[in-house]
Amino acid sequence: MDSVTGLNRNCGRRKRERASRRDLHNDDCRACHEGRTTPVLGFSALQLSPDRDPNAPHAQFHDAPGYEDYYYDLPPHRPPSFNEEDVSDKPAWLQALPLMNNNQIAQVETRRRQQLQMIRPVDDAIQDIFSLLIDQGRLDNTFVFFMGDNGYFWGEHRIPMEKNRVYEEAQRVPFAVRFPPLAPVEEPRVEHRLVANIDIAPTIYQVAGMPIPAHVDGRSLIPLLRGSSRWRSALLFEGRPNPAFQAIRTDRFVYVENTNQRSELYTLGRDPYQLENVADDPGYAELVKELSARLAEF
Ligand SMILES: [Ca+2]
Repeated sequence: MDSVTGLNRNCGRRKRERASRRDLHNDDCRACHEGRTTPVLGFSALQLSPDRDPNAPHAQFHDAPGYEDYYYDLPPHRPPSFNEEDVSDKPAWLQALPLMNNNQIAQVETRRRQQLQMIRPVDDAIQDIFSLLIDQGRLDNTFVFFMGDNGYFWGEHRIPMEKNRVYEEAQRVPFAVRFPPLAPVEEPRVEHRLVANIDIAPTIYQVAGMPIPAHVDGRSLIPLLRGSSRWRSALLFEGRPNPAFQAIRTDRFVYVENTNQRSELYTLGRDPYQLENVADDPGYAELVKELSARLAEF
């Protein structure tokens, strides 16, 4: 194994070149990496282009080489929604999930520890990328997006290990941007308004000084960075597990329409863990009607 690239020297030269120069996410290249995709991607970003995002902590899950001893004292993950006991408020698909048993819970804890381990080389890769940008004098003129591609369940609502569901654990991801010309790094701030990955492309168009094509979804984040008070008031969530769902997410509510199963409404201020679906509560009938109409407009 090459200590710098993490590539297996037993791979043929052409295969190694492919692995270092082309799509590092395909199986052919993975075979070269022996589970070390993240260091390779970090190297790739340094040498070739700063646009590659590390694969970890995505599947395949494993103890991270060099970090095997990390997080063995991690406290168990037990939010109020963990292994949700009363699911009588939930749609039929979730009511059909049994409570997780001890064996499943242990598997969830193992995967959680592995995912946290796997993110450590990502930290290292980011540090290397930033160091290179500093050396080249380009850091303060570089737009940095940092995000995950999806959230993930660790046993919340009885969902052992999955992503494609409507609840907050799957929908929310870490998301940070860094662009000193518009947002001084000495004064970092948390933006609570609703943004999504669809906003990245329009942002890049605007930063590059290009018109945003009409067919591109999302909004440029530049107005938010400049402190504008005008912004969207809702986002659309869609998923195609069984059942498929469409949902509208505002800053206070999530309203979900599940194909052929009951709808859901969660009041995030009072019920942030989404334990009590109030879609059938007569007190929320007007709100359900309003959110359903707005959902239909997306
Ligand atoms: Ca419940």
